[in-house]
Amino acid sequence: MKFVHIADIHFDAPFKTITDRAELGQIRRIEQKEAFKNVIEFIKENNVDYLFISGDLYEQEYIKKSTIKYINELFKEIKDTNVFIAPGNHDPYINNSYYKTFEWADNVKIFTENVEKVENEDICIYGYGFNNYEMNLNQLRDINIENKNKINILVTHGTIINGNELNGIYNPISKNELVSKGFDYIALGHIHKRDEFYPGSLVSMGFDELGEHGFIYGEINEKDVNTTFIRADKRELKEIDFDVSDIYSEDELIEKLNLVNTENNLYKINLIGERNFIIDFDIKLIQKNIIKIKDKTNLKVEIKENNNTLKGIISKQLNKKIENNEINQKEYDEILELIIKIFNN
Ligand SMILES: [Mn+2]
Repeated sequence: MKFVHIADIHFDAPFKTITDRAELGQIRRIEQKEAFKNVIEFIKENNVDYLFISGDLYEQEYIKKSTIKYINELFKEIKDTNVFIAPGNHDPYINNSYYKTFEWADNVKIFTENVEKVENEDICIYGYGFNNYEMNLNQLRDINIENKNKINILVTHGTIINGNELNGIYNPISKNELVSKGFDYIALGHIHKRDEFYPGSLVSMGFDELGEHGFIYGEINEKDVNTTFIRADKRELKEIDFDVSDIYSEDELIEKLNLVNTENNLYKINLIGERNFIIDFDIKLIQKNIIKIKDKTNLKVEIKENNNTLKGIISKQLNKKIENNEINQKEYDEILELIIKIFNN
């Protein structure tokens, strides 16, 4: 049998924190749809039997009905594929959930907090999901594989715990217990970085999720399990340091940032080094693939005036404050920057 395992798609997420650009949230939400469509196309082309969605398919807080319809229409296009969804902490099975209120395609099975078993001649699929934004019910305890000759699969959303204490609010699962059950494949969601049991988020959700994102394709034959990672997100999020020490004006910085080869990826740039100028520009002036800029530089400019002009007096006071540890270097830089701005105007 052939399967595709995805998780943590987070449809309609606002993508606010990853960017300084207002339009990027919408761009990324369109790319979520494209990535999901790539999964559906792959399923069609390869006649995949099962699609496992291990939670956080969408954001309960932000999801639009139009997006649910979009997803469901794509499920209809793969009517011979059985779709299993285990709700996660971002899309829990609560009263006003679309999981409960929407009329989903016939090939879609949505699990609830109670463990359910869906079985045919060869395959047995166990699943359960979140009943709220937090859950710690250890439903795994109640699962006992009855027929080891069948292909046994688990679909759920949760956190793997290596020790014995099952603390936590995101369905903590004991790794020892999980492995000892004897599943042939364990389809989990929650951890956005690809790992044992986890395919990672379908598209990267932030700069703590660097690298390629996509899904797991698997084939199980006579108890032999083969899995491959397939990329679905056409872009990667990347973070680089950019030294400004040899740059002498804001215009020059903008020019150099526009020369960074970003290909089709999305970048966060950390400005580092000693800065000779004031940074105060709109990100719109920079190439589109740079979506966040963090200034980690130190201001190199010093006020050297040592006379009784206003600038000289402020400068003396400021130097005294840093000597007496009344202000730290960061505060010193900020005040200095402000003073330079005032005097330059
Ligand atoms: Mn998630």
